[in-house]
Amino acid sequence: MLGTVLVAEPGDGESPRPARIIEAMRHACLGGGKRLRPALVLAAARLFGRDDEGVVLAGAALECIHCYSLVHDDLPAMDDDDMRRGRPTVHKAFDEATAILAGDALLTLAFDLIADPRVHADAAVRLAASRDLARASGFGGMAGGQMLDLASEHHDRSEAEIRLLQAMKTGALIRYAARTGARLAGAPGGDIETLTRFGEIIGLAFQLADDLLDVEGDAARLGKAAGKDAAAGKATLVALKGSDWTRAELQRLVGEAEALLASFGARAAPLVALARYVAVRDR
Ligand code: GRG
Repeated sequence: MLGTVLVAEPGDGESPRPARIIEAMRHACLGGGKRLRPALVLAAARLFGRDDEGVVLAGAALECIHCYSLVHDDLPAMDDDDMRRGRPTVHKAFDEATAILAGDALLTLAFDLIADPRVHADAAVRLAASRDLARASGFGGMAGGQMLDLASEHHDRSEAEIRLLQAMKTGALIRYAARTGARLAGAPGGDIETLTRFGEIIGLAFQLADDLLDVEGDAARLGKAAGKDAAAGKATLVALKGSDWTRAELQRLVGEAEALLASFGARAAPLVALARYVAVRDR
């Protein structure tokens, strides 16, 4: 889906799209990545009986936000990484200015995609999904969490402070994925809240797994450098509480996520599988 929207033909009201920015956006989005967030959107929507190109578009919108964040996070002013998904980062493959612009364009493309009428026939539902996406991505979500993360380097942070910054930096998009899949499929309000909580738990678990991988993972398998958190003095729960505690907490979170979906029975199996995958992933 992302491949088909990243094309040269201008949309209504647009001027021609420069080839270089398209190439950089394609480099950022295609040819790698686990696609966890779109998979969660789809699995949550399927739980409530919806499975069509509209929810794929919503997943693509979320993946655009995620990929933009990786491009900007890799820049020298942030994490300064040369490799991502086993390939040179966008600013290495192109240049810094192009990477900034490609990230900006992916961020705005996300709102083009989520506004597509195929996402939901009811404009009010699309509006709610758009506003949620802005909030998950913005200063009270991912961008704000990244700010807290940078401000926490080489500073002591409590467990509660680390959980908050991680819920914002990483968790907000994962929460959005589960919540939006349910919303777009017309789930009852109580079920949307259950899926939202499921997403919050999976988001925290995802970050704990990421922190463990940074300590214990293999750079070749990860497709990016490992061991960077300790070197940068990052505030992580692995640094505060240790690897054994983190592994146990990860298992506890996955158990909590599974229990939340117990009333859905076998229909929730794909979501449960995603929750378990988050804990055992090696990249
Ligand atoms: C620049 C606004 C802005 C935010 C950056 C995403 C992010 C916030 C920072 C990335 C640093 C990082 C490695 C965070 C850990 C969680 C995370 C987002 C990991 C990468 O996500 P994956 O593993 O990546 O889903 P793939 O490549 O599989 O899509």
